[in-house]
Amino acid sequence: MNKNLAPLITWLPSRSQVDLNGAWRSIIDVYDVGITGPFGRDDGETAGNPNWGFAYDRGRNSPGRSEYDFDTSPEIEVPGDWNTQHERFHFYEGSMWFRRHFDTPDVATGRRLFVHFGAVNHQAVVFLNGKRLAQHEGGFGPFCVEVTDALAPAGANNALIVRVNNRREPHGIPTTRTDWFNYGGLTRDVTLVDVPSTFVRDAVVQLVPDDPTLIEATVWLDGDDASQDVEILVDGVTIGSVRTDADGHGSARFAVPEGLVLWTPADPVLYDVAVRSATDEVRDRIGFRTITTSGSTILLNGQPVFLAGIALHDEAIGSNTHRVQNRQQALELLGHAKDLGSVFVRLAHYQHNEHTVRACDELGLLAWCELPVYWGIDWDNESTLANGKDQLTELIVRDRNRAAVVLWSVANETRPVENRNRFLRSLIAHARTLDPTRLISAALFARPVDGDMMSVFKGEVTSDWIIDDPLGEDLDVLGVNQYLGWYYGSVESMASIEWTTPFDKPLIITEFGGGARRGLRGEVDESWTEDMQAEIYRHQFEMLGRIPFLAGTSPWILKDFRAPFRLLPQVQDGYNRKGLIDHEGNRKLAFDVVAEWNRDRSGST
Ligand code: GCB
Repeated sequence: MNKNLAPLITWLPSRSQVDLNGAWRSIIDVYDVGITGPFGRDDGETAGNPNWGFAYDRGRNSPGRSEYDFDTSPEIEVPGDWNTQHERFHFYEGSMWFRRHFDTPDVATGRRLFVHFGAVNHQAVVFLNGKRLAQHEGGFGPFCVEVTDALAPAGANNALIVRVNNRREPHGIPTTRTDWFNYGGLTRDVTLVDVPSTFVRDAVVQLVPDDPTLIEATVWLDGDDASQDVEILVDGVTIGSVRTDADGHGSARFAVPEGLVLWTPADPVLYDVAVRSATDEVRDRIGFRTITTSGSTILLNGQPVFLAGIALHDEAIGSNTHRVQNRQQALELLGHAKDLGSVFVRLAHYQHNEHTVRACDELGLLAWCELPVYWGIDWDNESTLANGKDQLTELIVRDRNRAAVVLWSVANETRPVENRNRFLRSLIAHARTLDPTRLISAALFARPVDGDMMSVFKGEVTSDWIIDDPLGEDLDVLGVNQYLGWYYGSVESMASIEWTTPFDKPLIITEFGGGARRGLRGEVDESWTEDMQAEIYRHQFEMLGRIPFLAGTSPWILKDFRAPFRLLPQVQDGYNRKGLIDHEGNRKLAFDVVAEWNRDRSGST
């Protein structure tokens, strides 16, 4: 559960920040005694048992007899996970304590300071100078903790301690089983953000979807001086101003500046946008475009667009792969997506690094952004739903100025039962409130017309397929994952399969493909060969090309990724091998098959 968090601060690149990345000390806490002590006497809310709590003064009651020592404990680089930095932590799931020192910056009186965490997987409890400040749940979303009153005086040293726990829980989002690696730690940037006493906490500057001659600006000021006139500038020219109310909130519409060029994948134009209040100014690079649908067509700036692309995990290329940690790793990954002729990326299955989403803006890649509501979520649990909404808020608030982002996805492969519908409808409604300008989707199951989804695992699939999950009614765009030719159905069966749906909506086939070990060659009917994988794609594209309401494709997946239950020796070795490139970036045969489809369909070169 989240506690004592500050509302999220956005427009980070233009703010004054102190980098808190680098080497942090770490203490493994397998039995979770760091807060409670070995007798478990503390409820975790009070100052703790100072003899034992890793967060508090070492050996305060029994000097010299402390049984832990941050100063001599292993270092872990932040951003980063513990699993790939120390062999002995590879499969560790549980609590790990982190500590870093920093000096209080010498800032003007009245300024406020916040620690911004890009992501901590999965739970974080934050302490500063022996005081427990806040708690966050959710492994992929950003969060902020105000530290203004907890800091040492200017120039003096502070101890920032975070207890991270990546234990998988049945009521969590995601829950206990996923097909990806559970990297634990402070996996994204940590910074100390310094702002004026009243500051621009967030602002959204976007085209109005049903009237693109207008720009709408919405502003949230934070602080005592909340009611102000806030100027909005595009390329240094004021386009209008927003009057904020006593809560610091305001919104207004202005005519778009003359000659504004709309953002497209072919020409991803970004403008310098500034939000200037009497007390603060933030700037960012923002693109302007609309995204809408008409029947089964997706329209970008009113023009039909086919979302030809690829799905990817937030995992960097390399022999010892880990989560994407910086802009360079994001650009390397997305470079392969561009080489594949993509105009679209499905950023699966959770909130990706902000560096990745910003890179999509620059590279002209339309993006599907997703929540880790994956497989068997605890649908009836109200606190799970509350956490889902919090994670959705973090995702949308962080990324709703990115022109690249066109779709929010609320779930992946969930069975169509009533308690699921209630849960997901609540998330959909929440997404529409936070961002009425983008499309909502989910990756659903389809089924053969004569059976349910699970029936396909029992035998040969010959009948046609239908997309009739009741959630389709609530979505703007249908997403469907299917593995014909791999998990079920022969490759040949695809030649006679037709797809139908009662919904008059665009369809993106959000997953399809098969596994191949790079370098393994053979006949097209030999499992795990590159040749078989390429053959599956050939048949898939022949079938998909016949779907009249198809509006996009994101094959599974760009790169082989770590997955603990993919064990087949000499073939998988702990990786899901459905990548078009292996984890070191080497292409498989299927890469060119997908590239040809993407170029044909998107008109990219
Ligand atoms: C799926 C899941 C994805 C898996 C993939 C697979 O349907 O959505 O997370 O990795 O299948 O490879 O089985």
